[in-house]
Amino acid sequence: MKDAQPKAIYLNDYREPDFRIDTTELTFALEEDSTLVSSKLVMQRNQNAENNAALVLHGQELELLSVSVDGKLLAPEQYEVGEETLTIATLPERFVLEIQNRIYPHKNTALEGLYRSGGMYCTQCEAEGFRRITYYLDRPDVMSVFTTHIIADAEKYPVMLSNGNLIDEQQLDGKRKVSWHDPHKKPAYLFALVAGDLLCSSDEFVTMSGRKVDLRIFVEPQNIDKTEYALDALKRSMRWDEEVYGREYDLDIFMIVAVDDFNMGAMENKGLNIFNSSCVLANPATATDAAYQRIEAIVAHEYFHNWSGNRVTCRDWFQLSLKEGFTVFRDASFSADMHSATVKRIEDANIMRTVQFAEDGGPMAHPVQPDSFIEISNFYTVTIYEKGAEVVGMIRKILGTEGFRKGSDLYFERHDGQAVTIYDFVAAMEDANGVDLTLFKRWYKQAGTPRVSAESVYDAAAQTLTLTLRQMCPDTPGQTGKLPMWIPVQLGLIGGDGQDMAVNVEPASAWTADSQVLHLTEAEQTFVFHGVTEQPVLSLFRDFSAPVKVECEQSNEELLFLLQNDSDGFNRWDAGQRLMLNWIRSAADSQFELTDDARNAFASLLADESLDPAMVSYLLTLPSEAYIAEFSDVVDPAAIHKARKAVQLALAESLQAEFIACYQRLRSDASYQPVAADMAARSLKNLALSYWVKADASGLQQAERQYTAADNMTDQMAALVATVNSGDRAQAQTLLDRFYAQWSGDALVVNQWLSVQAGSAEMGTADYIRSLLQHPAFDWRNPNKVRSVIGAFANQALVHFHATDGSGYELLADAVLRLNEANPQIASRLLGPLTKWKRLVPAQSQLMKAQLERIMAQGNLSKDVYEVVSKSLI
Ligand code: 0A1
Ligand code: ZN
Repeated sequence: MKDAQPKAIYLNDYREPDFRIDTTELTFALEEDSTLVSSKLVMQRNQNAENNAALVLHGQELELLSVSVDGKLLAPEQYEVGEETLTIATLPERFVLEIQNRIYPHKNTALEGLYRSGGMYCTQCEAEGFRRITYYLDRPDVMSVFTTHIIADAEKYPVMLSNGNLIDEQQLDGKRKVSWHDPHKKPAYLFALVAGDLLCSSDEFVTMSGRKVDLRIFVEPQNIDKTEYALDALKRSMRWDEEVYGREYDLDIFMIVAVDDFNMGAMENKGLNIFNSSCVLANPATATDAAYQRIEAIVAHEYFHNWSGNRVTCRDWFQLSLKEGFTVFRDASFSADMHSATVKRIEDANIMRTVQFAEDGGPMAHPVQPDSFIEISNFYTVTIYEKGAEVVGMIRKILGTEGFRKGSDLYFERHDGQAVTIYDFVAAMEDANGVDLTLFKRWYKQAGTPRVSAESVYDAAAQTLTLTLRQMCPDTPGQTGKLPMWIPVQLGLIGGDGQDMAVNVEPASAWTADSQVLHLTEAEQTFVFHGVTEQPVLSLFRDFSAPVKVECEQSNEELLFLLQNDSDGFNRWDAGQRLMLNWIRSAADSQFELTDDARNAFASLLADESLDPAMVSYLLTLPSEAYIAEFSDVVDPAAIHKARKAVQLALAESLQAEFIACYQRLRSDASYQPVAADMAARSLKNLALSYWVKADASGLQQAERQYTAADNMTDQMAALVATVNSGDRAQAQTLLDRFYAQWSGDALVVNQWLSVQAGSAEMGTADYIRSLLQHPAFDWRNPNKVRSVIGAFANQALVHFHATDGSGYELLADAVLRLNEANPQIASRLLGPLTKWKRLVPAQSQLMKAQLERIMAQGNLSKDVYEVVSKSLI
């Protein structure tokens, strides 16, 4: 940290740039220990800029060699080099600025800007990484046409890539020079460069207008057998975006590169996506079904950014959700179309309710369009991404599918080639549909999770049901007295026969029949349903129609009824989760027994072959400890762990025969295929195995048989996880050793091996984690390994992370301090679990706070870590 107190940046201070950069020509000479960067910028003063405004370029950790304007070298007194700026005071209206500087990619451990991963060079420029490459107007509203030349040793770096199309290649004695040109203007955060000894898998795609596009995935040679699935997912994404959004790809080539050292999942650089290798590489032997699905979703996400993000980009970083919320919404719709829409909705709601609601309830709570930040990297959050996507989804619920498509067409047409705001997106939706979304926009500005309570009164004589809905949104840091939001409440009334009843609402204007949505727009509203011939069971917030916490008294009998009968799959699952939560609460003394009705209901789900197995698997999955914590007023991790275990055991024992039968029914000798139906069957089969292992020793033997026979990582890993969680430590160690002996040469598989142990309630104690950190497979410089060990421990092995002696908190704080300087983004992201200290039981809470204070007391905190720790301690 350079300043004692890093300063916040405010949305209200936004000003248009004084200069623009029409073209950017970059030359990279990749030398042994450093890189020489030469840039040539064709610039002009913007019309609105003051005549004498100085040019202030961003730059970080750059060794400046020379600056010239219109071919004339500037003397040092003609410019000023600050800590993070280069200022040139006197400039004409139009000019060509040339800069030479040196950078040191080998020493770059922060993995922002140009850095080395293994033997290759790669870049990460979002959000503000480009300024670590050269001096520039590194802000998304400065868009330029880029040409890039790369000069490097021809043998070490046979592959040299940048954005756009390849325009030239030259042999220069011993070295090679390649040139790329991207005709689409773009902000610097979408710039990318890669150089390495890579192999590539190729394919092609013919766009809807008949243009041929080359598709390439570049990998290190040992991974060439892991590209097929991503290529297939890419082609499906390209077709889907044409069919569902009318969006066509716009260059001759689309490239993906897999790199091992990467802070995030992937990056949508124009025409040259760079992926964390864990989010793109897969083959049946090494990747689980979950990994396949993640790869499909991320490939789609990055591809979809080509329109929602690249062709239309963000004006400033406060608008980040403009591209991220919309693109997550788009990739979620794609995944829903590829697999089961209900299951996808369950998965997304689970993330919202565990991770996003927790963020909303903590010190880093922020609106989907934040007002301020200290370090933008801290704002790549579940609120910006997932809540942002939920907000887009609510717009679609309000406008309907067709209206939404009209809105998105208008948005892309109106703003192609521009850097715009979230409100430009909303305005396109309004204008295309003739609706006023003014009230709805509060979703973007108010942080926090609204609470909606429901009360209903049935009048048998009048055959009416009167439903009163109330909403309130709790205060969050810096925001009090929130106003009511526009909340779409998708609902149904279910009769005694389990069928949906006809719905006839007053006021009729508050009801949209085709989406079955009731519009709650005030703090309290009463709706009357007419023609209700019997007391119905209410099914509220179907399809998770709004990201809110619902308070609606329903008995366990009603919940069981919904679980069995609701026509909305999401609410069947939700009823089951609420029921199980009630069980877990009642099992606080570690004793729990299932009622016959509940047992029979779950037994029939397990036996019902007409149901989607993936759905049944979710219906029988207990809420996670994190989910339970989110629904507790004061969090006591040890009590949650014990109570959940008691319910798990009761389910395992009372449904043992059904789990075994289900397991046997779904076993298959067919060879592995990463297709939806097979994935669904495997998910239920392996869930059944996990319960069987809890119930009886024969389950453990079956797990070993499955482990040994498995020809794919899904079954091998499921057997390993079931064994690790069985509590039989000796058998767990045997399989873990066998696993490592088999897979020690494959880094991505070893990472899974690390996280199984680190995230396990049976193994992951702080002492055990410290021993894993000493293992030769661990490496502090690799973010995936840090996440596999420290991340898995602090987010999954909650009972150990929250150990009563504070050892878990100390371990996490040690890790944060160790990474603070080397990789601030990763250090800051690790901090999440500690920031929730206020919600814990007092003894734990104090211990957590003490660790935050210990971090705060260190000098030299990065902006990233400083922001999270200082806000957490307020
Ligand atoms: N825009 C990318 C993810 C990403 C975000 C931030 C980064 O650095 C701070 C890097 C990548 C995406 O949404 O996929
Ligand atoms: Zn994204």
